[in-house]
Amino acid sequence: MLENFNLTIQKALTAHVSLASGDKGLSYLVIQNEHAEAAISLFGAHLMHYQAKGKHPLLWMSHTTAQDGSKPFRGGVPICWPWFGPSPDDVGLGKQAHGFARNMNWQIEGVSELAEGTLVHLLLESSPESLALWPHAFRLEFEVLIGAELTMSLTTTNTGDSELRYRAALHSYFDTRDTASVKVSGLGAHFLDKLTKSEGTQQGDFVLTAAVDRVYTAPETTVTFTNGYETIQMDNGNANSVVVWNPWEQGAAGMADFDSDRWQSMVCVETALTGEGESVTSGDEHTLSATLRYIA
Ligand code: TA6
Repeated sequence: MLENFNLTIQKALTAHVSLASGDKGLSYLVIQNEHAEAAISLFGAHLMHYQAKGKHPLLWMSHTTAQDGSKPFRGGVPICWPWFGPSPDDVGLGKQAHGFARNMNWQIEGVSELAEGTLVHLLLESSPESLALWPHAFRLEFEVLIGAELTMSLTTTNTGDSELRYRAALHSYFDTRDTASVKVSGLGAHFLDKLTKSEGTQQGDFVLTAAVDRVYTAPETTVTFTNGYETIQMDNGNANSVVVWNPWEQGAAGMADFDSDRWQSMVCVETALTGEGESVTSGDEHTLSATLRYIA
């Protein structure tokens, strides 16, 4: 529910979209239409909330995350870009985890009302700050369609002279009734287990019984998951992997912004481009996307 986010509406941009401010100075878009409601922070282009009419809120959001621009939000859908996890060799080791897009202020490129919902279009372009971390000129666009279905599209355009290589994830934190309710199908067999630093094979559906941090490297295009409230299909466009993560009790205790016991009501199922990622030649573009729809 939008009331939980403590946002103050500043002005209406369209009949269904308002610009809002948080109590720590950040700006947000609040969307309320006949299909759904949502909130997006311009810091990180971070979708914090999406709730289709008559459904449970889809996303888990930390109650203690710092919403002051000092670090990425915990929960919702952080945009990991242009790398996923620790910075890879070709980027240079030791840079901030999951890239820098989730730590930067994005611009509003446009807001439109369509028959199927409200389309929010946000933009991040290369800057001296980004070039110091990653030496590529780019245009990164995040389009979010808030309707009875949720579609998120992340388009990377190479505006520089040489090829770029990127990795990314729509690192979605989903709200769950409890850990026992979580079931995910369509992940494919093979996974890299980041906890045991080994490879494994999935037999049947994934169920959540312990800490997990896995990169499934051959997922089906559509992954289906149950969160204990509803069953949701997630169509992944151009992803080469799906990541499943829950830190469990000990892992969550090591993170200041994980709200002690609330690891029991979340699971991340992430549309991702990992490994070698994708190369984009000069002037070309590439889109990673996820569409979520309720099927029960
Ligand atoms: O996607 C799972 C993961 O890469 C985990 O390894 C875990 O660290 C998580 O993301 C959260 O990362 P963050 O940098 O947001 O704390």
